[in-house]
Amino acid sequence: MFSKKIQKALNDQIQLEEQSSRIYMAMASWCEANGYAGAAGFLFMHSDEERMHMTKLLGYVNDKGGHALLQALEMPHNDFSSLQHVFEEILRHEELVSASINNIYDLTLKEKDYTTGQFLQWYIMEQIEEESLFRSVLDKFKLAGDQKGGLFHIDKELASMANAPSAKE
Ligand code: OFO
Repeated sequence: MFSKKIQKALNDQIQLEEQSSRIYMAMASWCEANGYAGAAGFLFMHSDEERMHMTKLLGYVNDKGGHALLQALEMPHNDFSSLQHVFEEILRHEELVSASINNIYDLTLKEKDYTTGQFLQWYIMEQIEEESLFRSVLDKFKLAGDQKGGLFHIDKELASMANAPSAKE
């Protein structure tokens, strides 16, 4: 049973994933404009991933006989005080996305929509991975402290993470 309530929640999640893609695109652009080419590449890739999260949801809603709708998006932040600030904002945003996915999962249990619950398992696992990834990037900032060259190394590492085969899955 694909209820209107679930359909509305999934459409709102489509909006959130599209917004996430936009947020990371704006961050990637800030990184590129500020000389952090590695972080820019990593975030452009991440922006593409969020778009994939959106289209996967869109396909599911339509396959279930619903109608996936695109909604208005907010203007993303275009300015950041530092590279660390960018990654702090990302983790905060991903925690919000995780809470949203968990709320929809909760709704599927209440509505006895086990198919959608099963579909959402992929997103639940993805959020665990993403939060852990961004926490590990923030740990690198803590380790680097005020060390000279610390940011350069973090940027280089982000570049290699963007180029890793697993990052392109
Ligand atoms: Fe970052 O996982 Fe979708 O939003």
